[in-house]
Amino acid sequence: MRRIFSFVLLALTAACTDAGVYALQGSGVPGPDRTAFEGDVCVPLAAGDTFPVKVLFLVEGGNTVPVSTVGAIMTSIQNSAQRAGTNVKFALAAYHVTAQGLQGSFADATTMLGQLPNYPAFQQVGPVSMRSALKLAKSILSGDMQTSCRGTVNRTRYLIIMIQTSADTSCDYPALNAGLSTQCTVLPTSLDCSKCELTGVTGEIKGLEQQYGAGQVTVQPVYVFDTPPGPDQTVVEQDAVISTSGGGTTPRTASDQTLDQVIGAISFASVQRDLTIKRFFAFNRNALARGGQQLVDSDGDGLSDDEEVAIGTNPLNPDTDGDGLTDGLERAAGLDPFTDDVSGVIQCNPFLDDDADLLNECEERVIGTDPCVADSDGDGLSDFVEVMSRTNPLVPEDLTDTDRDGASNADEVTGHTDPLSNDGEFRADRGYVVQVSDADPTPDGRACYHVRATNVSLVATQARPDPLGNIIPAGTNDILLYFQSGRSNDPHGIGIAETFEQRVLFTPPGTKAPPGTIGVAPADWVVGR
Ligand SMILES: [Ca+2]
Ligand SMILES: [Ca+2]
Ligand SMILES: [Ca+2]
Ligand SMILES: [Ca+2]
Repeated sequence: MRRIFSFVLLALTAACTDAGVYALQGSGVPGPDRTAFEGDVCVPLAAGDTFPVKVLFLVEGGNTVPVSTVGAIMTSIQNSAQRAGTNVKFALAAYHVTAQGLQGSFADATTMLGQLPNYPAFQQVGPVSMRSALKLAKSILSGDMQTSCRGTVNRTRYLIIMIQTSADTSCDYPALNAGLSTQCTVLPTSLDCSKCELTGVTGEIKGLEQQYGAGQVTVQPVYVFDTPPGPDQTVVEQDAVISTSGGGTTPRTASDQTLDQVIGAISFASVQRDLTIKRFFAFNRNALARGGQQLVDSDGDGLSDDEEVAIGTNPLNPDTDGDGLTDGLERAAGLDPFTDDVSGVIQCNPFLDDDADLLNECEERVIGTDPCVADSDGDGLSDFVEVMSRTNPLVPEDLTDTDRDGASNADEVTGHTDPLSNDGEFRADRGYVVQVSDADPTPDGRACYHVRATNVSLVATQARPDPLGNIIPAGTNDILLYFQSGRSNDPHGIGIAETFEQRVLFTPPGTKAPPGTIGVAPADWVVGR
């Protein structure tokens, strides 16, 4: 009978109950060679550069647009872009018979506004096709999603603002609108056909959310018309279907005079979603659990000091051959820690760690993890922690129990025991104890938790030089607290990591600095990816 419950499951089922202890691991009594952490953590605020917003303005141009409206459109784009935060990027495309990217990829406001004067120069004569504009929008968005980090795309809100003055006539001109769907062209009227086409292409844009795992994609039509004669009902009906299939936006209308206000009222806020706890645990990178033993890893490379002496690598240098790959990772990947496996072999930057998971781009390339996502398999254990723990960073560990000792690999990693050996006795003594309970949400509505990690063992590491030649003193234990949050309905989706790093100096048998339980406040956590 399993007595140790999956932390993730418990966190989810307990979310609606009174504040209580969600999970317990091990039963070790805190000894003099152990430390503890206690405090609060909140899911991150969905704002700022970690949560980008990408706005594409699609503007009708050519002889259908009165000169005064062109001016109003330029003013409204300029004002809204200048008001936006630095996390908002912009693209700009004009359309009439065909569509053309003026700023065809997302860039900062200043760069996009530098292209805005080309809009009045976009002059075409002929039938207007909103369809062509939406097709271009789809290709601009999908291009961005394909070339951006997967983790970034997952947090990005894409917003297409389509400013129109006249109706879509794509179905009346099949020669100018290649690839009209036969499902649409068989419909009785050209308006029915157009609505069918606009529904189809807008649905494809919205479908990019699923296809590329984007945070949110919406299409917002804005119809500028003169009074009199008032709005053209054809456009009103076309905008209604674009809004419905484009993510449930409300179609907006404006005059030249009100356009600036209408565009200004469209929020450029980051994608809002309910984030909830996925996992919390502590990780001492200098203490390895191997086969029911606790081993000292002075340089924190995943190989114990003794093992490094035995195989000849340097126990005081995490990267003996200096190729950018740590000794432990090289051994795990079947490489030779005495041979440069990077220069002239793989193209990567050993100084780049985009996802801040402590594995550089070269290391991620070697083990096949995503350099843009800290937790590639979405199980709440970062790629780095999985490499150090010898689990597979590409397979969720909460479903796996490699050593068949009744504790899932995820429970073993968060308890800092060995997932690859049946080490129940060790777990009872040395297993980290993790407790999480609900705390009051922030004033802006984010979920917060009270977290404790106790029985975190300290080891007697050797002094060693850091890359700059400064001495890291003997007894240094670098301990990380990990808090992973994600969408509540997506247990293995891409999460967001928050980390808290604490160096504890341990002098056997029982002196530690800082002494006692180490406090951690919500502001102490660093939001990663
Ligand atoms: Ca080592
Ligand atoms: Ca190396
Ligand atoms: Ca990395
Ligand atoms: Ca993982």
